[in-house]
Amino acid sequence: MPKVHLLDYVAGNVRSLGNAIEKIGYEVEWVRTPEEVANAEKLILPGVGHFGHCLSQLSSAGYMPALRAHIDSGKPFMGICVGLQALFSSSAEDSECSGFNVIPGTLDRFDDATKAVPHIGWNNASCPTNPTLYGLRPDSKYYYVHSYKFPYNEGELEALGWAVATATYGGETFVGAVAKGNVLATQFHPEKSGVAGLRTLRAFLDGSGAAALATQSPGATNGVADTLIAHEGLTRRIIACLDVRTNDQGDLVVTKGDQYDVREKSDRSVRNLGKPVELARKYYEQGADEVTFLNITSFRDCPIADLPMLEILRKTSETVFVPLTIGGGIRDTVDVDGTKVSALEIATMYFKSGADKVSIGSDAVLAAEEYYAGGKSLFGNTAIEQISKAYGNQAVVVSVDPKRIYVPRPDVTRHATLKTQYPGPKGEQYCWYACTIKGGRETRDMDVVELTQAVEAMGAGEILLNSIDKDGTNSGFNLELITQVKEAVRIPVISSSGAGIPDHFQEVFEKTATDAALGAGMFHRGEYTVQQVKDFLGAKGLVVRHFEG
Ligand code: 1PR
Repeated sequence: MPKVHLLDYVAGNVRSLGNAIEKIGYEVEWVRTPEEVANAEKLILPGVGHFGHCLSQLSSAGYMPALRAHIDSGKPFMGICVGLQALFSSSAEDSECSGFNVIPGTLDRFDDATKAVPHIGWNNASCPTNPTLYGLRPDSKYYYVHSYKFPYNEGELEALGWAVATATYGGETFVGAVAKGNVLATQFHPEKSGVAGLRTLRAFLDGSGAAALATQSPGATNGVADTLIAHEGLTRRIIACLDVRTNDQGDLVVTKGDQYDVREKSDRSVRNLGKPVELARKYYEQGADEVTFLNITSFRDCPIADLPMLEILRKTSETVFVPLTIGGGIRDTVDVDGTKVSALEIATMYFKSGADKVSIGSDAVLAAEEYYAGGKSLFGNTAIEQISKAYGNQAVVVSVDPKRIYVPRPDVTRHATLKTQYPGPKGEQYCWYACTIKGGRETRDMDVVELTQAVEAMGAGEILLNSIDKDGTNSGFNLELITQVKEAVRIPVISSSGAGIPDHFQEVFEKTATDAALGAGMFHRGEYTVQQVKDFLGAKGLVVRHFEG
């Protein structure tokens, strides 16, 4: 098998990149010291998280001269995400740190006044002057997750000989990929961009991308670009969610509750809707933009290192090339032998097994309670802060399990109330949404606005907003709850609970500002496929990504 070298310099999920490379038929060799850079013919610099953190790690470990020498030597080099950002001179994310200055210019942050930041999801990488640059296609979509970007000014980088592919988010057009000579860099994650991303990786690895580029002069156009970019911009993200637990026979199954009750009404056995790895693959092939696994019971009679979810992630990430999120039990804990294990260590095991994001539920509520009790002070010791510091905000999702609490009038509670569209049993017109822990079993004196604002301050990158009242009802998403949370935070919100038909997805995207929508039961029961939902949304004029086989 031909080899490619990957730089292993900061914490991050590089397993999925390794899996994607192996899928294409290359063997990964890790570079773990600056001296080993010289052994590399083809070198990939992955990068997640914070520009300053990555660059300072590279610099303090002594990598900068070796990497610069590799780039200058003309050997193939690819930067991914922060690996692209590192090629620029600097970033507003950390003005103390310098990049490689291979491309002059400074990255800045997306404006969050009118849109959620980070930019998370599937967007274009269109190069008008070279539409097939490194296998890119103007009508394909690629997975991005970042808050900082290099703004695109037409002609600026092209004048320096770079071919540039762009994407646009909320009116801001930025660099999605750049290429020149031996260098390719993508702001998106090719390893998480399905078949479209694998095509770009392959074009880098087999040299065909660089060879094709060499035959084209920068600024020239082959004339097909303008006609092809039909569906520009961020797509409506559809996520398939798998609640996983052991059933009474001890098998790990995908289950699904009605308002969080996962036992059959008839015999109270755990509802079994299929096998986790198989279902994840099926939804990927139907076009799911992400797959989320929630470990809804902790099945903790085994050592943490043997947790069955780790194996599920390992297997899934071998064949599923879209982002994988894992939730459930991410908190400081004690192993079966009495060893203390931090939430960060548990998250690390999940990332190493193929997860791209972890989702924190109960622990986030408890951390938010402490945050308010301490006068909104941050001490850096919560799971959210520690994991987001090590892996970047985009890797930390907070899963919220709210329950409606009715009140006769807003002034009877200190909580953020709203006039509800679901009046209470005594005709109550108002309610607030209380946060729960332990899978809805315990309700806390904290509303969703308090929780989501606290976790945003701690560094969460995304909210997964469930609704216990709506879960499993097939009656549509909880629009009032979603609107309340969207108005409270700037980070993206994934709406969950209640989807029963494709129209519900259209409704949540059109009537709220949600950033993504998640479905579970309707997919597991086979009532609709992800593809049917996407076809429906596409027919209604919403931009969606379709699976490329
Ligand atoms: O508290 O950090 O250990 O995390 C536990 C995680 O498990 C939380 O994310 C919590 O939401 C989840 N969870 C716990 N118990 C249940 C349960 O169902 N008994 N599932 C549970 C949450 C909700 C969604 C569901 C949507 C869409 N399930 O996962 O997929 O409601 O369903 P639908 O489309 O069929 O309506 P921690």
